[in-house]
Amino acid sequence: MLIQYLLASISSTCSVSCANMDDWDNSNEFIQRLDFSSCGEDSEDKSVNEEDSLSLSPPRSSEFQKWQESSPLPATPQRKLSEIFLSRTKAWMSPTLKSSPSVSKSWSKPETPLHITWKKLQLCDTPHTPKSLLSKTAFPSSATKVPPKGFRHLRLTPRADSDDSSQASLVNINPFTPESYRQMLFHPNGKRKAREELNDPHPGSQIKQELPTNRYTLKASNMVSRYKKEFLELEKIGVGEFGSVYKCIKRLDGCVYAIKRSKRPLAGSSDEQLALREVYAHAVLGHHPHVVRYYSAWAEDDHMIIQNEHCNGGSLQDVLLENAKLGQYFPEGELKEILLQVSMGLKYIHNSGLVHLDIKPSNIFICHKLAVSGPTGQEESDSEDEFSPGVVYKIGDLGHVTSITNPQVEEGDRRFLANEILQEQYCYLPKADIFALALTVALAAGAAPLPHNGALWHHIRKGNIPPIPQKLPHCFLELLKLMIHPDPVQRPSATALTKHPVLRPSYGKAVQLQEQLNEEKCKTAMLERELKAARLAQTLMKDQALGSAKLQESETSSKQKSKRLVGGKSCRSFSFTLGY
Ligand code: 809
Repeated sequence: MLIQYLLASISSTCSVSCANMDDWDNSNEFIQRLDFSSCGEDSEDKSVNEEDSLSLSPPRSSEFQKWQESSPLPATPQRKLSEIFLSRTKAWMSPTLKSSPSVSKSWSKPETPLHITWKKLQLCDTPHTPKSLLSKTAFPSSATKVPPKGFRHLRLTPRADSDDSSQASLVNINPFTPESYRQMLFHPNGKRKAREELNDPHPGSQIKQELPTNRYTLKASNMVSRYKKEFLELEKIGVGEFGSVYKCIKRLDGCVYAIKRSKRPLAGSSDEQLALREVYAHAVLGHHPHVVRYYSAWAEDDHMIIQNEHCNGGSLQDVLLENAKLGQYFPEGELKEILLQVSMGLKYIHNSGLVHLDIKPSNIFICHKLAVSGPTGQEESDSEDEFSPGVVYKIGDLGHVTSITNPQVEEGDRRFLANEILQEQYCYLPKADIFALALTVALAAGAAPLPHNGALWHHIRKGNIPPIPQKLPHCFLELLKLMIHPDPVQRPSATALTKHPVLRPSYGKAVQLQEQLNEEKCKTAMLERELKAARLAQTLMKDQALGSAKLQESETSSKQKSKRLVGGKSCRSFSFTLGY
């Protein structure tokens, strides 16, 4: 039963939707009660001083090696189970990629983190029997929360200290959900609120855009670092005012993640709102191939932690810096690819009622799809991936995201800021993302660093693309120019960009072909229906013919019978003659 339960949790961690993942990840207490540290992690964790990991130490290779080399491949049944696990999880580096280049070498060893991970899950090796562990393992507020599928067979013991009624009020209201809009815009009786009511909300009568007063602040929920316990820090990949970003492996699933640890803002401060906004936005957005995927967020000691998808190609800014050193720039084809893919991500964000407001090269992350070697040693790719690009650009850092209809604007980088935002005109917010995207592409095309202010800053806001040191087609330059038009209405929407002939020349043809195909499919379906009807009619006719033949036959025979019984004139004489 325990094994079944562990497999369920493994597969859910690797493949389920974000919401389910959160069910698992947010069961912090549940994870702690499973107590992986009692399965051999403790020594490693204890050796890492809390302060140590906060300092900017590079990954200790010996520690990593130790971690890699422990646990030889166990005999059955564990091995069988690990094989099942392997077959279930094709990608166990970054959850969205086949492998990560920086770690792929070590993965090829027979002692993979998978087995180590599995060893850590060998709860039966500990003095705890599965039974005793399960009785220790309680889901939070199990009285009200139905455990996820696969956990339902467990008998749950409610937490002694849980108080559902008080806990229920301590939940944040995500201002980006349709429900909070509904409450903001309508009275409980369903009537729409008047404009004055919207501008001057009566406290308590509606959800304010500021966070509710009685909310779950970013409080440390436990004393043990979940970060240390659940993740192995590999390297620091970024540092800024916001905090630091680390590349980590999650001990349980062996996948690589990007984890941002930032100083926890003061409860109730605007910084706290900003920090929560990022999490709210991720949670509402769900999954899109061109938006960095979010897995979990939590607070511990003085830190606020967010666990995201790791993009193995760094940021677009990293590549631009490298290009600048080498005197190179992205060629036309790649520039169009960046513009198209980021537009797709923006279309998704905008259609979800949100705007990013900090589009720039350092917030666009790159994922390189890596071909995996098949059993024959040849490179393989999934058939479904055949037409997808080898490089995927993703929008990340949702720290400035706000809602289109009820904006709380925190200005992004001034170099990419549209003039109307500076003027605090927020009627066309999505077009500010389009403006920033055009300048991002101009930089990728080789434009010189953008000004923070001054004459050139204003020149660009008049609709002039900064000089680009390569020959690009006129129509492409015109499109970039339109994207920074001083009038935001004139700028194309993200949706329009995703269909634009400059970026998708065959899009029109594809639409036309698709329409033709649909028409043909309709015709085929109709013909099939007619054919069916004809066949049915044929069968009915056959049946009818058969039926009437039988009827005739039976009528004849019954007539004969009755003639015999009643006796017709001729028959009577006949029967008398012949029969008797
Ligand atoms: O890959 C990343 N995903 C993120 O969300 C993220 C990532 C990176 C990288 C890519 C490394 O190949 C470099 N830096 C500096 C990143 C920052 C983030 C990030 C940004 C995170 Cl984890 C949270 C908020 C904002």
